[in-house]
Order: sequence, then structure tokens, then C-alpha cells
Amino acid sequence: MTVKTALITGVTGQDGAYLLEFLLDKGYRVFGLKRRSSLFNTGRIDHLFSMERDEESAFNYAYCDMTDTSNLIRLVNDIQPDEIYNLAAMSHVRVSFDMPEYTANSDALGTLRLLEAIRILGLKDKTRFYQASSSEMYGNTIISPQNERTPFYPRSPYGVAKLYAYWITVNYREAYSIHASNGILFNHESPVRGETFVTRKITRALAGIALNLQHTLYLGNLDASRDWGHARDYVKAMWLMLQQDQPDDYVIATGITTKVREFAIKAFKVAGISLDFRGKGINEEGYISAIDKDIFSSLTGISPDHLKVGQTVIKIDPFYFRPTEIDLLVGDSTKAREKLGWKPEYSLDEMIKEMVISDINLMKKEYYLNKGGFNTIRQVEDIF
Ligand code: NAP
Ligand code: F7E
Repeated sequence: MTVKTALITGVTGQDGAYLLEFLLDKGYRVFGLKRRSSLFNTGRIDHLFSMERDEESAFNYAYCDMTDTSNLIRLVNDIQPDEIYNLAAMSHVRVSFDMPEYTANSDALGTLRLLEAIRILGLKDKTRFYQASSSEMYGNTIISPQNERTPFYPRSPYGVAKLYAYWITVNYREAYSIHASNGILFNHESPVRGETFVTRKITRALAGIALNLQHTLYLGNLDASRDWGHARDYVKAMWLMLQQDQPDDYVIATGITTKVREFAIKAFKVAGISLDFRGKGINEEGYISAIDKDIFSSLTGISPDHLKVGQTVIKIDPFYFRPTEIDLLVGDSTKAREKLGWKPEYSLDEMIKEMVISDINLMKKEYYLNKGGFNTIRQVEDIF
């Protein structure tokens, strides 16, 4: 059996880590592209590195940046991949308002650079291409749920950049017959989700509050609704798209939407803490309305004596509001379910439980001092 070679851009990110694991399990040789960083940035994939790394290893990596054309062309030429998964991106919507030009360069033009590499190097009949498109492209649409025929109306520099990447992928498919597909993925999370996305920010802050390392979680728009799935389910859909005879575009979503406020309530509940909300607008706050001591202690290993019923644990900080927001996203993945045979395995509650347990364990490892208990000097409140 011939071994397939895959190239993953953004291999150090959340999806890159799950996809790498998935493809190695399937027997692929994988080349991951990572950018140079002054600190280690391979924490999510360290367990997949082999000490005896050489040209025959299942997993190798190379340095790249999506803004560096010659580097990308050279790597595609050297690797001659059967499949390219383009996951690298400046992926934070709020940050894209601060760095719109860089976001366009890496997310929009970066995609063009890879497609050009396939075309220029004459790889159109060999190399299949997956583009990490996003539900952010739907933005302000009034149609709900969103499917492959829903018109786009992006609401951020990130969404606009991803829309260019979406259309250039469609264009190269039609103009040059490249096997290029867009996965229009709705929000997907996991225990290794970036710490500044709202789900992980909540589960991480909950761990800090439960372990008496943090007192308050500051959030932005509690009313935003998102269709949250699990990254492990979603990387399987990416692979399925590239196994089809014909390239195409697919929405990947659970079909269930949940408000940020509700996500927080569910997360705290896993630790036995009931949350309620009082006040309005920027004065709204989340407070503890009850504590189940047995659930709390069995999860954290400590008693909840430092927490009080009535105590405020969530406040609004307008800093986290976006100049233009998307109020509601919910996806209709009927096409993927029928044509790819894909469906999500994880429920939202299962995913939240996994994230909460993981963050409590991580924070215990990170902060527990053998002699004196938890280190309350080092605060973790200043997470972006
Ligand atoms: P992520 O955790 O933020 O990972 C992004 C990856 O891209 C990281 O490996 C990052 O490197 C790398 N990267 C960023 N800028 C780069 C550049 N200029 N050159 C090279 N590499 C660069 O994102 P994710 O959640 O895994 O998402 C994967 C892809 O799917 C992204 O394109 C994202 O926009 C898209 N997407 C995500 C979701 C979602 O809900 N997760 C939904 C729809 C679409 P570092 O590790 O060094 O930062
Ligand atoms: O925000 C609201 C925020 O940053 C979700 C990326 O993976 O998914 C992600 O983009 C919602 C928004 O994700 C805070 O205003 C409230 O309405 O977790 P997020 P996102 O913007 O939906 C899409 C599909 C992608 O493609 C992106 O790459 O939560 N929210 N308070 C907050 N968001 C953050 N980050 N922080 C807050 O404090």
C-alpha cells in the first residue's frame, strides 16, 4: 500500500494537533509547518514527535510563514504532498480588528500563495487542497440556520480575509481543476483550544476560581450565540472532504446554538457551582447561587470554603466588545451528513465537561505548591 503524504500548515494550533494525530493514525506521513517563535510553540503536538526524526519518519516539521511566498513554494516542491490542509491563520476575530493588514496577508494571501504553489509546480493532478473556511463569513446574515447556499456578510477583518480565501479556493478549483475544497466550519473547541477564545477562557477561569487562584472572570458580549462542536469531530470532516472524487464545499456544524452566558452556566455546573445573573448591560454580573460541596470536592480535591453564595464571579468588561459583532450563528450540515457520512460524536455537555476537568487538572499541576497549598500570589486574572 502506498503511504500518503500530507502537509499541514498551522500544525501547532488546536486543529493542527488533532488533525496530525488523526492522519498519523491513518498511516500518513505528515509534514507540519510551524513558525519560528522565541518560546516553544509545540506544546499541543510534543507527544507526537519522534526522537529518531529523519526523512522516513511519520512526522516531520519545517519552518514557514504564510506571508513568505518563496518559502511556501520551496516546501511544497520539496514535500510533493498528496494532500495539503491549510489551517494556518491569524484566527482571533477580536485581534483582527487590531491587525487587519497582517490578517489579510496571512489568511487571504497566504491561501493564494499555496494554491499558486500547486499551480506553478504542476501539482494540480497530484495535490488535493483543504481550506479552513469559517462560519465567520456569514456574519450579519439574516438567514438561519446557515448552509452552503447562504449569502455571506462578514463582520470583521478576519471574516473578510477568510471570504477571499474561500473564493480563491473556489476559483482555482474552477479555473485550473485543482481538487480544492472549503470546509465552512462553525466554532469548534477542545481542551487545547487557545486560551483567549471565549470557551477556553471560561473553563480556565472557572478552574482558577475553583482553586482560589482567581476571583473574577471578565467577559464581553454574553448574549452572542455560537454553534459549538468538538475539534476532534471536525478534523475528521476535513479529511473526508479530501477523500471524495470531486472537490466541493461543506458546512460542518452541530445545528445547536448556545449563548455565551449559557456556556458559562454549564461550565460552572460541572464543578458543582450554580451560577445566576443579575443586573443589565455592562452592569450585568454572574454570581454563585448555590454550591454542591460533594461535586465540587470530588472534582477539585479541596473544599469550597473560599467560595460564598452570592459572590460575584463574572463581570462585563467592554474591552472585549467588538466594533462589529455577530449575534447568532447556527449551521445546517445536512450536505456533509449526506455526502460525507459525517456527524458529530460529542455533545456540547460532554465537551464542556472534558474542558473543565482538563483545565482544573492543568491548573493544579501548574500552581500547586507541595508545602503550602495553592499559590495565591500569582494571579491569573489578566488573561486576554
Ligand atoms: P489556532 O489554534 O489559532 O491555530 C492557528 C495556527 O496557525 C497555529 O499553528 C499558528 O501558529 C499558525 N499561524 C498563525 N499565523 C501564521 C502565519 N502567519 N504563518 C504560519 N502559521 C501561522 O486555530 P484553530 O482553532 O486550530 O483553527 C485552524 C484554522 O481553522 C484557522 O485557519 C482558523 O481560522 C480556522 N477556523 C477555526 C475555527 C474554530 O472554531 N476553531 C472555525 C472555523 C475556521 P502558532 O501556534 O505559532 O500561533
Ligand atoms: O468568541 C463573545 C464574542 O473569540 C465567541 C475563531 O475560532 O470561531 C472563532 O471565532 C463569541 C463572540 O470565537 C468574550 O464576542 C464574549 O461573539 O470564542 P470567540 P469567534 O469570534 O466566534 C470562528 C468560527 C472562527 O473561524 C475563528 O477563527 O463570544 N465573547 N466575551 C467573547 N469572546 C472572547 N474571545 N473573549 C471574551 O471575553
